[in-house]
Amino acid sequence: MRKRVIFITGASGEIGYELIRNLAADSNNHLLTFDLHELPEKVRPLVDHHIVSDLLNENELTRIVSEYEIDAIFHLAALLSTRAEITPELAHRVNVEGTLTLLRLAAEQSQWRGESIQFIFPSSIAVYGMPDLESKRIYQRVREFEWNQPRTMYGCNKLYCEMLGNYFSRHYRQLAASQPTPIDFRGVRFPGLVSAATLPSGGTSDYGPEMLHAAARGEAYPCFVREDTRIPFMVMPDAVHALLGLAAAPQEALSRRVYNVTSFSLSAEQFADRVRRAFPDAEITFAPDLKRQSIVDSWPADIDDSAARIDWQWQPAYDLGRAFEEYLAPRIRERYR
Ligand code: AKB
Repeated sequence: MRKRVIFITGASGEIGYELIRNLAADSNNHLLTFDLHELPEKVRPLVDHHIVSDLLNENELTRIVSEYEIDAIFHLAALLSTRAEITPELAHRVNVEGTLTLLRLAAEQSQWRGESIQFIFPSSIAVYGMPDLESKRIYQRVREFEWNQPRTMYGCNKLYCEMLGNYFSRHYRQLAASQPTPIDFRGVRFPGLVSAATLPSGGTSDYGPEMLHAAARGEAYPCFVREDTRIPFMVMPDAVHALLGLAAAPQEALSRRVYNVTSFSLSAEQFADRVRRAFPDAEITFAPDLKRQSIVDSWPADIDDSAARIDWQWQPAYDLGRAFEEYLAPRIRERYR
């Protein structure tokens, strides 16, 4: 008999770190993790088995299916927006072809078991493309179906993979003689994420967490966006809370497959003010990188998450004040003590 597991790709990343800690709290969860890198030391004991491999290694994925029965997939592996602009073809291979390989694996598992396995997918505000700053100022809180014209390879990848997930959940092999058991694809569009435990890499919303961690280390930080740059953010515990909350929702409650979720929206200067409250000696300057600036300017100032709040009672636990005062500041001080 194959061991039943929850399969987490990109498990060595920021979301993976928090997700593993949450899922492992339930001893009934057996975690199979997968990443190009070893797991961070602190979470290694929490998983049943970790595979260091490449998402494009289909032989490895075939071997996994022969050894494990997958109950759910949390597909976190991706090249984020800045890194994807440096290597766009690699980003497309990992972000799209890697996701397609996993969707096919999920479809085979669902067919084999005769029941839909869940495929939980973190998408991003990068799927939005505000055409100019005036539009960004006028259309403040963007709904899921608005402005879906991404200007980055990463945003294009995430939007297309959302569509692939919908296809595999509703139309896969629609001309076949008998309809295969579909997968249960569900996604959330995350804003910029800020973790006290880990540092991001390769993102364009990274200026927030980078600024905070630099202040905690006593290092000067030249912020790569303008002071007035505004996008939504969320702390990592709420990001995992959203993934697990969506996964737990009854399918009949869902009016869509992909939802906006957010917690608070603020400018880079307001973010810096919050950092200075926690670290008064913080040396934060603003030196915009015009190319990265134009990416963040194309992202909405805020997103409307009312569909998630209505369909599956999404509610962030951390608003702006609580995020900094009760999570980020105390936990980051502890991390760098
Ligand atoms: C990035 O900056 O690329 C990500 C994102 C906003 O999805 N953090």
